[in-house]
Amino acid sequence: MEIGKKLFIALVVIAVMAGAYGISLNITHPAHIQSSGSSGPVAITLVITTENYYNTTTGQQPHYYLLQNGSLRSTSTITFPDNENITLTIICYDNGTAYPLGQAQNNIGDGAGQASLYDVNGTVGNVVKVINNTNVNSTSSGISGGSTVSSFPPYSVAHTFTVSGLNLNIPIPPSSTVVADLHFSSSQTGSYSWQCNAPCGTGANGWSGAMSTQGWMMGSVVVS
Ligand SMILES: [Cu+2]
Repeated sequence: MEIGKKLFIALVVIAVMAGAYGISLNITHPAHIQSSGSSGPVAITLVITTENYYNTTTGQQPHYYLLQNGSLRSTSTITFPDNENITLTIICYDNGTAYPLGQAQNNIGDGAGQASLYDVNGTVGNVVKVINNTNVNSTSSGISGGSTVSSFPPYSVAHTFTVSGLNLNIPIPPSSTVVADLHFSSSQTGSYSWQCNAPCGTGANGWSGAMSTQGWMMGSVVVS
């Protein structure tokens, strides 16, 4: 009886300790995952496609999309977090420039108060990485894949991603992937307009159609 009681108590103690060990494993395991590394930059990906149906008179137009969870979503409003390192990747499937070589240069760069359509502005270091220039038939010079650049040659871009209110200008060459590091301070929170400043739409100056339509070649940027 006495031995049986002791054995019973010993078994209870072992059972409680085993249980506590199991609980402590359950508690420490997720805690270990949480502390196993700092989070990297916030990744935001934009995709420019062509041949998007606009309407019967205009036909097809180029279009900026937000790539999110494997789907192409509207760029009417693009949100950038403040006080975070952001990696903005812009994948451009458009293989043409907005203005072909030889066309009136004085039409370019006077659109939205930008110093130049072709200069990188407002990114970390005022540079972008062109990690993939797949436009093998390009007649433009000075752009190659895998390079970090602060400006592009005149007439060499298909589109831009420009937020004048943030002094941000990212030129996008044809058939390319451009990566920009961004960082906005808390003093930059607010709502801004984004616009492609390479006249890629319709009309005499190329500023109609996609260029003047929310979520196509213009929209809002919210830093919050
Ligand atoms: Cu454009």
